[in-house]
Amino acid sequence: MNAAINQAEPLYREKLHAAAEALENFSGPIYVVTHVDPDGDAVGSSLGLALALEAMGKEVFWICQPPRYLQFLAGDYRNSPPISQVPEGALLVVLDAAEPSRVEGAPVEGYVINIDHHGTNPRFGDISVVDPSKAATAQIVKDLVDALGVAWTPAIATPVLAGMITDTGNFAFANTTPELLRTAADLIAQGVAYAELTDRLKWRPPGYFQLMGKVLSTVEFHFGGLLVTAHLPPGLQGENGAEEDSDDFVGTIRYAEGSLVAVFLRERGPDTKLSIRSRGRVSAQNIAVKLGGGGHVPAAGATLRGMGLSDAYGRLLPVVEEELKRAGYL
Ligand SMILES: [Mn+2]
Repeated sequence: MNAAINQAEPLYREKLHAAAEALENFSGPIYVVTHVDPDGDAVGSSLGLALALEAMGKEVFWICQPPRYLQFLAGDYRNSPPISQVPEGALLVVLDAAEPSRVEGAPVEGYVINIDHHGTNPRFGDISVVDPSKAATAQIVKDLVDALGVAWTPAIATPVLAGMITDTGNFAFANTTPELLRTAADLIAQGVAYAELTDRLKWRPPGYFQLMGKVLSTVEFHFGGLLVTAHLPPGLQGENGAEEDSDDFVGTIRYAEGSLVAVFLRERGPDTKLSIRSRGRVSAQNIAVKLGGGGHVPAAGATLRGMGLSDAYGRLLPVVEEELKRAGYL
């Protein structure tokens, strides 16, 4: 891992204005896409930008299928079906996607603007505005919409704020900077129904809570409690939204006292997906990268191809052990 790319991006303002200028001057269709398994930041940043571009009179296609618990953000705004080819003369804006292979809904081709905050982003595209010092891609979208000169409305501000809320764990994680809070305050001042939004973001269907019981019964502690794991019990992944609903269980087990790493595993087809969280000197990103994935230092993920749960545990444990040793905890 190149340490330099985790530092604040130079030329952020220049790149931001280059992106704003390109969007402003563009008169053809604009396709707005984000990453697979879109989270709050993916949905919020892409939706917020799509609505802002539409307010400018642009022809916009927002290609994103939000998970159930985020569908309320779109309100009446319609998403567009995925495309297998970007039409000639169209522009593709990619948001919150750490790499081109993570993009869902359209191939990364033609004229591409890449807006993201993952340090591991290879800066693909014709214009890339990537700033790992930002807590959320939505924070960059806030700056971009300001640069575009679009008048803020509650409709545009709400999804952008939602992206910032979800990527900071309700303004709780270490990425919650004074700058981010000021940006959030600016958005709330645009008339966002804030308490309603934070409440709504926490809603889950009744089945979620039953599923949580089953997942919590799989909790295990390793390395004297430094690692806590849990998984979606096999056979449940096909069940009525279970996989989608299990998205934030890692956010529950990560609070096991004494743990420095939390990993939630779930099978998907022949693969196993891992959500990884860390604290202290331990890097979830290091663990994810060794397993072929990526993400941020405290929150990352990986997919172990062709591995069921038991193989995935077997692959994961030595990698976590190695990271705990590197960080001086073992
Ligand atoms: Mn994000």
